[in-house]
Amino acid sequence: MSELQAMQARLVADIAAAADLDAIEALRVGALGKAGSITALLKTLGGMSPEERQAQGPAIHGLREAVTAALATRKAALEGAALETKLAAERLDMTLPADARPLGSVHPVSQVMDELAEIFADMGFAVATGPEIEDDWRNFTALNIPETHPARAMHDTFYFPAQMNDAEGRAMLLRTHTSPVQIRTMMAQEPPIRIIAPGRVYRSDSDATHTPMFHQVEGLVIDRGIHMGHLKWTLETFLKAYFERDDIVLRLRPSYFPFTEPSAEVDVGYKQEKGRRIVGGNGDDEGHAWMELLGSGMVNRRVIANCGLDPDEWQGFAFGAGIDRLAMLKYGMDDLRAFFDGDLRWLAHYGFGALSVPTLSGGISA
Ligand code: 2NL
Repeated sequence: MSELQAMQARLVADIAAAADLDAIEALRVGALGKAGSITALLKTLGGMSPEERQAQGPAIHGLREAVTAALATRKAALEGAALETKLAAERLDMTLPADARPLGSVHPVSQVMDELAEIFADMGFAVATGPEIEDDWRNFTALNIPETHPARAMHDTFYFPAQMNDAEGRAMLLRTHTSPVQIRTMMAQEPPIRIIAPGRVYRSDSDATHTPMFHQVEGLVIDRGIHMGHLKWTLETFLKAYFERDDIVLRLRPSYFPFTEPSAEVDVGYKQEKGRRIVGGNGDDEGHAWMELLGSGMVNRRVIANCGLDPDEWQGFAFGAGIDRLAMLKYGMDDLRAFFDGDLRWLAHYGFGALSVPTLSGGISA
């Protein structure tokens, strides 16, 4: 075998064994590049005699063509293999089940607001709403809450700066309860009035059981001849429907609110089961206790008069409760702060899922 044949055999074997495109390029440069071995041979042709060139020329050119062809063949094979790998990796199997996506669900607060609207609608109540930014007349003064009342202090209520006082010079604030919605309703429409006012309320308070924003529902009935019996029946009927039990027992305890007279704290009997409070039964019975759930009373005559109604003609009752707490009691959550974390795992844990929206009739609480 001539020297050129040996060189060709070695180069063609190296090229056929090249593992990747970089290896091929290195071999090409080594043979055909500026300082390549075949380039060097081609350069020797210039210094040869015509006879020598005639003898050597075809062999050297043949070597170059063989190596060039081998490089092209190997390169095509490697590129083909790379494409196959890429296609295999990118292939989509349309028959595979789709990946689960994180889906939201209804929030317990929204769920309970829907339940409240539905239960009270059956008793003839409409849902009333109003602004979260209120003035201190509708939030406090109209409700017979005196200027000196601690709730009106800066450290309990979020006030806006004095430059933002309204046209009548009233201080603006984030409502501390939904009562101003009822004040607006009494001033805007003739009795009889039967409304609930659910919504966000704000107090400058933050710890394990208090968040600066929370949810409240208040109820108001204004008509002729309304008395405490109507109040008690309404709350009992509501709580039986809400907790889906007939054995709800109420205890009305004398209390004080500036906006009601007389006022009553409403307790329900419950018992502790597996670390959870289960509402139902008489709080005085064995294994039971009382838990405060609502505040209520007959609307104070002064509040009725402040809204432009004659308190000798119109009477009413009102009540208020925390929605977050109502939700915790029904669905078994124990930490208020988790309500505002937006954690889907927390929702799922308590039975709230995108496709399992709890309903009043279907219920996830059973
Ligand atoms: C509580 C107490 C209550 C009211 C709210 C009310 C509203 C008007 C007139 C009279 Cl416009 N009363 N609301 C009455 C009694 C109690 O809430 O403990 N809330 C969480």
